[in-house]
Amino acid sequence: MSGSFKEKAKSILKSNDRGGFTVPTSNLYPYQWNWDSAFAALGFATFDRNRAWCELELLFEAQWEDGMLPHIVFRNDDPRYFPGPSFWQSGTTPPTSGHSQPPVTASIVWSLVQSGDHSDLERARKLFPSLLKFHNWFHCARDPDGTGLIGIIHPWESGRDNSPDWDFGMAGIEVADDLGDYKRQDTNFVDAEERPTSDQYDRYLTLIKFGREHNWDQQLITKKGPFLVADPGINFILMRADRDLLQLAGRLGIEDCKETIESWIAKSREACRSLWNPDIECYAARDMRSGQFSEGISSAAMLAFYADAGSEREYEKLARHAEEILQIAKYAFPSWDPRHDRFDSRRYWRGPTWAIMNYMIAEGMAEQGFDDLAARIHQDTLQLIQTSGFCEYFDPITGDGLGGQLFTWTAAILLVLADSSSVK
Ligand code: 9WN
Repeated sequence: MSGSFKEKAKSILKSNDRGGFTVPTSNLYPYQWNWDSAFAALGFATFDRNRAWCELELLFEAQWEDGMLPHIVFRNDDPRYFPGPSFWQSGTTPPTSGHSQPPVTASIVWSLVQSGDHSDLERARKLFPSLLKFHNWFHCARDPDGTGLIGIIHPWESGRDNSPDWDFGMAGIEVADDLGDYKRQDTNFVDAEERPTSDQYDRYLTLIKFGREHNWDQQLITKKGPFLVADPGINFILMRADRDLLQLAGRLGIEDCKETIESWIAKSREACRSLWNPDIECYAARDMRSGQFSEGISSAAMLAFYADAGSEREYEKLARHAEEILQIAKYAFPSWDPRHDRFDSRRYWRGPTWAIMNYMIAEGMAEQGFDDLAARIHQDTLQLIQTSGFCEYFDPITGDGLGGQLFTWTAAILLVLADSSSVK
């Protein structure tokens, strides 16, 4: 790759800019995605603070009345992506999808405030009520019985769409018989071997159809919908984001929400104990209706460090798993355990390495004192990007770049890591 890596990364962010918000990559994902935009803001913040805040502010313009921050914002109708606004039928302005995505926004706002100045603090102050409302939505709509454990109603809500973590839950969905002759668009741009299967798409669409037919009544969908799984990823990311929101409130001098946020954190920490699968001695996804555990080690389990969710014994155990996995996977951190029979090194979230997951995992490991592992993950991330380009994800065994190219969040993570290393 010619030119400096940092310059290339900046040019990717700029070329994916659609006027105040970025698309994850052109063609494959021509809309604004929730957690992609948050990571884009982190990348923009390394060279254009105002643009970073615009990204977040525009995302929150699409927040629903009830506080939900949708996973896709459709500002136009683009035939390159399916399912688009006419399939979701959110009934909102702008049209959006009907569920959320991992709530990394508060953590990213907190990081912008920590590295910024007075003007960052003021932009954060304006966003704070929307962030609080968003977290409240997760704790209420996705945990209607107040157990402390958050459930996801669609694999897309986890951001880890076809992870083996959802195989049991997905198998329990009865595919709707009137989906019609829909045409997927994703395989026009990416090799079908690197994407979810057609059977998985039938189930994704069945879940959307259920939401649409119930007017996107979030409580009802959580309680009665065809899919409800507790994802360690979402639970750990939310726990971390609650902690960061609390710190932000403190910095802003906002007192009246302190008790509420503290009680969310305490409850989540307690509830997450039920995600420790004793058979594999690791955190794992769990079907909330049957109680059935997923039986493999995912990269999301490694976010326990980032959440500050575990005990010392659990961290040691997770670190041992990580070391064993990294003896097999040359490029950290595979989304699924390479020793497991469902591992597929090229298929999306069933094996490949993702830069954003690496960023959060390494951050958490460093905070908990596992510096060598954190350093290895950082190095591998940089090496993957430098060798294979700014791809959506990477084969953890060969290092091949996979999925969409010139990818926003991969560029953003390169910029963040470059600031703490010798990358030019
Ligand atoms: C569905 C945009 C998004 C990411 C997700 C990733 C993928 C979408 C898709 O792309 O999902 O939301 O159509 O495959 O799994 O994490 O936010 O980059």
